[in-house]
Amino acid sequence: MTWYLLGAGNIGTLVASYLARAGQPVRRVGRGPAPLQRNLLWPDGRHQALTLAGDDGGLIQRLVITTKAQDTADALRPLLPRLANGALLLRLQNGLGSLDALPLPEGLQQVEGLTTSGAWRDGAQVQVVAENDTLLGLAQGDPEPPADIAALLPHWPGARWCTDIRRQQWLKLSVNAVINPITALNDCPNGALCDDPARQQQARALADEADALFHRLDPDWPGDTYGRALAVARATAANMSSMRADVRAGQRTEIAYINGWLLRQADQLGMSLPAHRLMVAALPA
Ligand code: KPL
Repeated sequence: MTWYLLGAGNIGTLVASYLARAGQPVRRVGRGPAPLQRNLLWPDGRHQALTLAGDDGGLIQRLVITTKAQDTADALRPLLPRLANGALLLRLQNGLGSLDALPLPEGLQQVEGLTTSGAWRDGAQVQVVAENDTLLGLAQGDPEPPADIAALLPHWPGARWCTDIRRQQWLKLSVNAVINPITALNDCPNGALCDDPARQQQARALADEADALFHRLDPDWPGDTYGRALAVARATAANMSSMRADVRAGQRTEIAYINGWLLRQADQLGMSLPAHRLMVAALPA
C-alpha cells in the first residue's frame, strides 16, 4: 500500500527514509508528478539515497503529514476528495488542532506522532543531526498499532508505540506554549528564559494558565508546567525555538496551534487565559 507524504521537509524526508527501509512505497503528494531526490547523511557517516516518487493523483489510503501546523489545512484541503474512508493518517508536527477545520472522511485512523529527532537540509543533502525518541499513538490510546505502523516501527530508530499519546502531546504543548512565544517575541535563545526575571514572570503566568486549563481537561494532570518548561529551556539553552525561527524568517508561526489551541479549549470551558491571549495577538499566525 502506497504512503503519500505531505511535507517533504527534514522530518518528512526522514520518515520517508524509514518507510523506504520498511519496504513501504512512498510518494510525495500535491507537488506534481516530478520525483524528488534526497541524500540523507547520518553523523556516523552512513548515507541513504532516496528517490521520492511524484504525485500520481491516486486514492490516498496512507498519508504522512509533516507540514507545519499552520500550512496544513491549505495543503490538505485540495486533497480531501482523494482521501479514502478509513485511511490511515500519521501526523508528526508541533501543535494541535491543525486538521480540526477540515471535513475529513469517515473512520480515519489518525496516528499522532511526537519526535525530538532533528535534521537540516542543504540542497538535496539532508543531514540527520539526532535520532531521538519518537512516540506514536492513537488518541483513543489503543494498545496495538495499526499493521502498517507495526511493520514500520522496527525500521525507525527510537520510535515506540505509546498508549497515552494525548497526555504526551499535552505535556509537550504546555512546554512549547511557554518557551516558543517568549523566545520569539524577545528574539532570544531558549536558555534566556532561565536567567531573566521579567521572562521568568511571563513564563510563570503562561505556565500557570496552562496548568489551570489542563487540570480542567484532565483531573490527573501532573501540573508544574513552569518547572518542565524551565528544564527544557535549560537542556536546549543554545537552541533557537521553532517559533523564533519562523518570526526571523518572516513566516507565519505555529501560535494558533499551540497557545491558540489552549485558548479554543478555554473558550469552550468559559475560562480566560489572558497571558496566552496576549501571545496569540502578538505573533503572526
Ligand atoms: O520544541 C521546541 C520548539 O522549538 O518548537 C523546543 C522544545 C522549545 C526546542 O526548541
